[in-house]
Amino acid sequence: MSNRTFTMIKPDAMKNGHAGVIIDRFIKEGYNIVALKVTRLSAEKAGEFYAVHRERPFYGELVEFMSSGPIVAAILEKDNAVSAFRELIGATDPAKAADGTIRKLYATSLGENAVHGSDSDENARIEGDFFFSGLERVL
Ligand code: YYY
Ligand code: MG
Repeated sequence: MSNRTFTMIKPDAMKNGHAGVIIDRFIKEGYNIVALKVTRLSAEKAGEFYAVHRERPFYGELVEFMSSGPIVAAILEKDNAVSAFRELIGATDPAKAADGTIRKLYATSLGENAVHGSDSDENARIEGDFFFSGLERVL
């Protein structure tokens, strides 16, 4: 089991001024920040990142939303990072997310749900490599 996961703070949370408190929460929950940057996805890159969902009805809106403004991309390290982090962010739909989770506290809607978290160790590695070169995650 790997100890790293990949996350994005999505455009809604950036626009609503929640990036600082969300990063602070990562640290308070014991995650070590291995890599971190502000960036913005083109529609093409957002489509590539979410290619697994390309046949789903929400794909077009998802790509439009994820390329609508700046994001924070980060690689985080902690024991059992992938599943612990999925628990910390809460259910995909913030209306169904547990109290105290990041999506419950800061998400806008099902489609604009504040944060991403990798769903497997393999995807965490693929997604981290999508955003960061080796030199950007030397820690
Ligand atoms: O991994 P997670 O982000 O919790 O959900 P996914 O099922 O991977 O979907 C990716 C992304 O797509 C989700 O964060 C919001 C959006 N989405 C949506 O708009 N409508 C759905 N019914 C399902 C997902
Ligand atoms: Mg997912």
